[in-house]
Amino acid sequence: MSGHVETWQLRARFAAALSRMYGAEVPAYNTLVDVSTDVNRDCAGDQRLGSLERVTAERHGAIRVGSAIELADVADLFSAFGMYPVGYYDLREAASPVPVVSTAFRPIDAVELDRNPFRVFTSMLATADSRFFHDDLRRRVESFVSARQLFDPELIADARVIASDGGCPTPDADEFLARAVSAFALSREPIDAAWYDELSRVSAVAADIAGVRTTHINHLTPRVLDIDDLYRRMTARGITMIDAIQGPPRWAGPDVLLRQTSFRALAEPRLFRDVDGTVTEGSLRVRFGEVEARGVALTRRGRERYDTAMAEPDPAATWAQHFPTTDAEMAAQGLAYYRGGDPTKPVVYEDFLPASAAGIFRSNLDSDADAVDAPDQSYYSLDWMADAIGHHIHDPYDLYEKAAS
Ligand code: OOG
Ligand code: NI
Repeated sequence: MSGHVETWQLRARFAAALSRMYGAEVPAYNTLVDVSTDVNRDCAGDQRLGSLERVTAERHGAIRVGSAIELADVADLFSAFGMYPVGYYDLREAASPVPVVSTAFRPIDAVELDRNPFRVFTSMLATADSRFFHDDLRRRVESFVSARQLFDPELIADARVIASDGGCPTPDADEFLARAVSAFALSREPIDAAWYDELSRVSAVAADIAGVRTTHINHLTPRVLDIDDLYRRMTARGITMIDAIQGPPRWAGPDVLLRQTSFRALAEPRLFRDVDGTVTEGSLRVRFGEVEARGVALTRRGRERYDTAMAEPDPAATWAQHFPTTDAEMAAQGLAYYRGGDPTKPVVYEDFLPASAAGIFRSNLDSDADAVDAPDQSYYSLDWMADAIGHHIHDPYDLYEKAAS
């Protein structure tokens, strides 16, 4: 018997291999990981939200695809790593809209999250939304996307088998992982300059997704226990962070949900092919560094409070009017999830925030087209997405209920 590698071990190895690849591609990511590791080591804070070891090993990734067929492949591929779609995010509805609809692939039960919580925020270009894409552009984007192949069908077929077997024979693991990781590497293939430029003028997101024949990791995000400290240390190193930390403000009470910040990566060298076939070296600046701090998961009731608190003109100044200062009060008022109702055992928020996600997308783009002000006549919804990818999309509240019980 040569043994068997379980899905969670494949997930941990997949996350680690992506991290090595992304570090080689975007050196600023390695700096961010180093500073994050220092912050966590120096952080005196308690580790109720996760052990130092788990927090320091933890990452989320972000990828972007161009169609429901591509998203379905992603869903099948990630199922081999025990990562399932959770939540539906419609970033077209954000204060600063982005023409994508998204979900997050992640482990869904407590044991699996403890083993390795790797998650990937995955966005699909919303070409059917005529507020962003007029008919002619939509047709050309869709035909470009349907003519490319992001994932080798054999890789996806193998992933399905691994998912249903709960792992793979040890001798097969390395090769499967190598093929999966390379599907997310930055391509060296020359980019059609005219097509990329045309799309860029309409939407930087559309160009990043549909201007090339491959997909790539957009960012990998380490987790820190103290994001304000991280922000100061990165700034002190001369790295220009975006203006703000997205999500809830820093305050003396319990940390809720998710706080994130990012910086723009340097321009990366890429090859371009012009109309007469000449290949030249140029550069693109689409990838970035992001870091996050996670707090307790809110109940629906807590989330309503959160949305109200965030809608204040200066949320930091008025936060205490909306949230109690202790976990015991949070638990007593049914605002957040705690294991067995015990306020010393917070259930960590494992998901994303649409406003922050749209803010992160936007803040790292030079420009993007504004949507036409008209009603949404496209068909996107959670049910549509679940149907299109052939996977149930889990409701995050159901998962937190279960984790708390
Ligand atoms: C995804 C942006 C969302 C987050 O952490 O909220 C995200 C993207 O830029 O593709 O990763
Ligand atoms: Ni992110």
